[in-house]
Amino acid sequence: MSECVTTACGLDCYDACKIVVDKTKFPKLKGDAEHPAGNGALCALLNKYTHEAERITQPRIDGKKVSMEEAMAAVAEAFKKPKTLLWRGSGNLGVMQDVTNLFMEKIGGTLTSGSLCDAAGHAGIVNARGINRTLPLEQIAKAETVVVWGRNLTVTNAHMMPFIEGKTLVVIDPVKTAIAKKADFHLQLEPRMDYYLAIMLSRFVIMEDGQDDAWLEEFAPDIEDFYDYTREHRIKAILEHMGTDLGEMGRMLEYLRGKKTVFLVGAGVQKYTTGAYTLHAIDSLAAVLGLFGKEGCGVHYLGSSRLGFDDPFEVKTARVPKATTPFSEFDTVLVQGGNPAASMPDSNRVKEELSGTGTLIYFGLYENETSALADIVIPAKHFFEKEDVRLSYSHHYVEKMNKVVESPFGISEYDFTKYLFNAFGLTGLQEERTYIEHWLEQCEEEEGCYRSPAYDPAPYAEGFGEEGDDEFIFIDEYDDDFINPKRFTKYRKKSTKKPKDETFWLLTPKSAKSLNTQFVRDNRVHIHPEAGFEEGEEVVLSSPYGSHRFTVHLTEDVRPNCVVVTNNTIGVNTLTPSILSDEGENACYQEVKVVVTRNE
Ligand SMILES: Nc1nc2c(c(=O)[nH]1)N[C@H]1C(S)=C(S)[C@@H](COP(=O)(O)OP(=O)(O)OC[C@H]3O[C@@H](n4cnc5c(=O)[nH]c(N)nc54)[C@H](O)[C@@H]3O)O[C@H]1N2
Ligand SMILES: Nc1nc2c(c(=O)[nH]1)N[C@H]1C(S)=C(S)[C@@H](COP(=O)(O)OP(=O)(O)OC[C@H]3O[C@@H](n4cnc5c(=O)[nH]c(N)nc54)[C@H](O)[C@@H]3O)O[C@H]1N2
Ligand SMILES: [Mo]
Repeated sequence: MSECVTTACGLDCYDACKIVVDKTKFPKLKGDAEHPAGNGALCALLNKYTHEAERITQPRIDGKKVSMEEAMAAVAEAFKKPKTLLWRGSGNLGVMQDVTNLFMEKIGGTLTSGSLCDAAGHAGIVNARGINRTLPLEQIAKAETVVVWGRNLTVTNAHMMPFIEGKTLVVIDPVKTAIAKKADFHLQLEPRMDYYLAIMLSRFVIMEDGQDDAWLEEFAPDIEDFYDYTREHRIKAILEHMGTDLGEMGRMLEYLRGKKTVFLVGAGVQKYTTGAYTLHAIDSLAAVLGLFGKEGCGVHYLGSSRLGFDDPFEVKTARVPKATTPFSEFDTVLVQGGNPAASMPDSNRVKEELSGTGTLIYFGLYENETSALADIVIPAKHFFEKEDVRLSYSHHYVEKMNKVVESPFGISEYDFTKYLFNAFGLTGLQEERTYIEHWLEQCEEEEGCYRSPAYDPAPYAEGFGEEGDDEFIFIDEYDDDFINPKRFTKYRKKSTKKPKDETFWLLTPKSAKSLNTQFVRDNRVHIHPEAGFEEGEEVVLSSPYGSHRFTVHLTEDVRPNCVVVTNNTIGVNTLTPSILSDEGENACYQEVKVVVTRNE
């Protein structure tokens, strides 16, 4: 007899797929073909539940296996120290992950601010629109032109594919990705040039009088100043700098002119100190074209999934930046649902810092670089093994995550928190069910789906800002000190007057076989054949922050001055810098150039 339950995928991805499980057939899973955000297909990463050998089943202290009771008693003891930190990763995006905040607030502990992921772009959007509202999927479906801008759609957001079917497709990416190969036009521009591209396109649109005057007059009256600002940028020099020309700009304009257009902007454009300026410039281009608040138009980026909700786990505590966390300043560090030793930038620094903390507690599902350093290891429950609620940063559907299987090991975040409340004699923690209901009660229910209270069929139709009565703010400054910085000169050949730049841009996007550092890991660097290396040979990549060995994979899909090392690759973040974006306190994984040498 079948016994069907539904849940949602907890993995950190745009799609947040609904899952249907017949409990008697688990781990066999099905998608929900009726669900408005999915098409019934589920990705292969979900099957890793049963194939993953590295699941942690037993707690340990200093490498010795202990009972859960002993391990939790040691955790409680460690939290009695004065300086405590919770560093939460994004291994599971259920809202109940945040319940541990309540304990940290009670004991005066520290949390993190900013992000490893999307906060630079988010800050740019807030500068432009006052608030980051998610463009609903049905507007994307109504577009005529879709511009995929630094998002690896077929890998990281596959369930968007049905929404862009049959549309004119433009892809802006330094890599000829699978989606770029399908595009009507692929602009393979230099990395880190998207700000300039958006400014140049804005200038050209206005030059040929293609701006949306009626909309601008009502919602973005500073357009004249913005046009003047774009004119401060020199056309010829900048096009060259971007690796493009007037011909390609002309093609871009052709696809945008008078078309209902959606920009699907990904994390790729903003892994830099300048990430906020980039999103602000892209938004400014969208405003010139009048793409806000209209059917089939808009800019879709990673949205604020908690927008519009009263969040019971929002707390006031001290914070330290998540991308440059000074772990060693703390007596006790709890790493929950993350693998900072591999996923944060500047792994050498991070590992040293993690080793320098009093007690490092790792609370997760799998063995990884961080669990290897931990003093106390606490196995978590997988999202199939507990109750939760899943929001999405890409659409408005909210899913109740129901437990589909009992697990004999591990502890949920709620029970972990409850244990600590009891151990410290604290009060105020409500029942788990109460929190889950609190999230769901705030949703609207429509055709059997829950929908976020922030849902707006046409965001910004009335205007900008929280109340919708503000104007759009154009970008009017750009501060950048990375191009040709002095700090890379030591990697250039000595004595030549005009040294040849022998550094490569490091592009480090996501991989199809992994979810960040979970599941399959890699050891390859993807390089263009022109760079002079051979398939399968070992090379060392070096940056001012560190160096690591990789195996060459040749591909013509990468620009010759770039290398690609996906973020599931062991050692990639030894190359990346411990710096924060100018705004948003975001990690800047690609603000670095690397030297490639033969491993002799
Ligand atoms: N399979 C899979 N799916 C995932 C994830 C995963 O690990 N695996 N991770 C999830 C998470 S946490 C996130 S945040 C999302 C992110 O997903 P995406 O938004 O797709 O981000 P990335 O994969 O980092 O990079 C996207 C693209 O940006 C391009 N790019 C790099 N630099 C530049 C640049 O300077 N300009 C432009 N125009 N393009 C550039 C890269 O070549 C790449 O194709 O994916 C989620 N989905
Ligand atoms: N070079 C480079 N580095 C990057 C990126 C990049 O593009 N390039 N992307 C960055 C981005 S966008 C992100 S979001 C981060 C992600 O980085 P992290 O947040 O560190 O995510 P993961 O590496 O996937 O590690 C998640 C861990 O969470 C644990 N986990 C899974 N489910 C649960 C659960 O239910 N409970 C608990 N307690 N633990 C659980 C698993 O053990 C897993 O190892 O990486 C960043 N790092
Ligand atoms: Mo992310």
